[in-house]
Amino acid sequence: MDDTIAAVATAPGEGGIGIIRISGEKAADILGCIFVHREQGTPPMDRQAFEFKSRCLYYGNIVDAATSEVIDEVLAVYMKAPATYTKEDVVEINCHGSMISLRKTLELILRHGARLADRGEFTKRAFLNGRIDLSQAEAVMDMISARTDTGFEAAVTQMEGKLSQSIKSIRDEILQLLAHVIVNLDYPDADIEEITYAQLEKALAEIRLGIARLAETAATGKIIREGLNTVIIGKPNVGKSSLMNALVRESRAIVTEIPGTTRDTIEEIININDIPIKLIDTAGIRQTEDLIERIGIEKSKQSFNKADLVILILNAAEDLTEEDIHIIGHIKAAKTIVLLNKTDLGQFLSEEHVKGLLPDASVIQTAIPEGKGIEALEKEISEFVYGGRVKQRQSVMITNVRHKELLEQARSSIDDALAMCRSGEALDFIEVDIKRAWELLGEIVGDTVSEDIIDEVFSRFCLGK
Ligand SMILES: Nc1nc2c(ncn2[C@@H]2O[C@H](COP(=O)(O)OP(=O)(O)OP(=O)(O)O)[C@@H](O)[C@H]2O)c(=O)[nH]1
Ligand SMILES: [Mg+2]
Repeated sequence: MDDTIAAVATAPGEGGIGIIRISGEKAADILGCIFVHREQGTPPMDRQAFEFKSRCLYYGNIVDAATSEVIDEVLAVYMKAPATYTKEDVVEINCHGSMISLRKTLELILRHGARLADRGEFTKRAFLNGRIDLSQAEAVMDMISARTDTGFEAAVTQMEGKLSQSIKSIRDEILQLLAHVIVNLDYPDADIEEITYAQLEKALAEIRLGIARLAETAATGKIIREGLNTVIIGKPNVGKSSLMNALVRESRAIVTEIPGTTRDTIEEIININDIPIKLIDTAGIRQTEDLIERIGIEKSKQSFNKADLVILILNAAEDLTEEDIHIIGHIKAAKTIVLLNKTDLGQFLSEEHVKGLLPDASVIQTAIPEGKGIEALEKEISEFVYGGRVKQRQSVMITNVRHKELLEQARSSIDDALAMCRSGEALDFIEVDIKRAWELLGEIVGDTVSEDIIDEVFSRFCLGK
């Protein structure tokens, strides 16, 4: 980490300003070589004479000393280590947002001894220099790429170190237990309190609960990050495309009274109560000789197999048909919301009847063109995502697959330890699993993590971050 790195930190393209960032020992020297302060007059001039004060913004020109070419008129700041983003000396130069100006200025910086930064290298240095842990570094990227307010909030919470704190407190608990076990193992005759299997089991169960609670938030976290795959299914003409349009709030799909109107699946991304939803309208499922429609129906079936949530629409004004029964036979009730639509035309099909067939599904009465039931549906979708838990601001949520997997592995190590504890195995076997859980949790915050994993994490960053 001895070398000084530089990169354009703003998004490529034209803009009001473009920022170049330099980090490392040579940052201030490089600035001294390429920046001419307004008070120094026009080039050529005595460059070394100018002393940059930390955290002061200077107005001047970027000048190529070799040719005396003025590249851009800029604002530059020097921030002295260690209270900086990377904990190293940092320089930021605000150029005009021109690709040419940024390229020329960056070239000049590289010529004066900096190296082009790798993806995420500034944040990686912040991690390696101990300013933030690995989970906080990962949150930086999540925050930048967040698509919804909820996703953004989750990333900020993690960046502030809330996840790190939760992990730390579980790891402390594990460490205490581990110390107790090791003392018993190494000094069995010493005058110390002997640990009983009952005590061990109780402590392990508590640790397991802590890990499980965190791991449980991952299902919601995944949806917040990637969106909820939601597919609308039902036989032809029940109102699927009408629902799509009502939720999207525009005429996205063609709606007619002719059964078989939608031939292909139609996708839209929408936000419902700040949850990103990937909504898919499908071709109505029925027996048909029409080739195009048959292909569409095949696609409908595929998309509902992959869905996180299925919205099944039934016609409330008539009895269930063979087609309805066929569809009901193929869906998983636990992830289904049933709409009894066209209630304005009558209520032939009862909620009880549907509940009898799909006991785990929730049922809502709708008349889509009138907007009846749409709000109830949106509420039901939120509830599905948050699993009955109230959405809490500032609570820790696992949104990262790497974290989720590590938590699951840690939980299973504790499970193994618990099983051995119950069958009275020797303490040194149990100790191995407890220690493993402690290490796995350490990987989340980057405490016990290999270099490969660190490289892998930062390779997903954008340049200049
Ligand atoms: N009265 C009444 N008509 C409805 C209701 N919902 C939809 N419709 C009408 O039913 C017809 C079919 O609606 P669509 O939304 O095209 O139905 P679909 O399920 O997409 O049909 P396919 O694409 O053919 O599978 C249209 O004429 C809608 O206006 C409702 O709640 N009440
Ligand atoms: Mg349709």
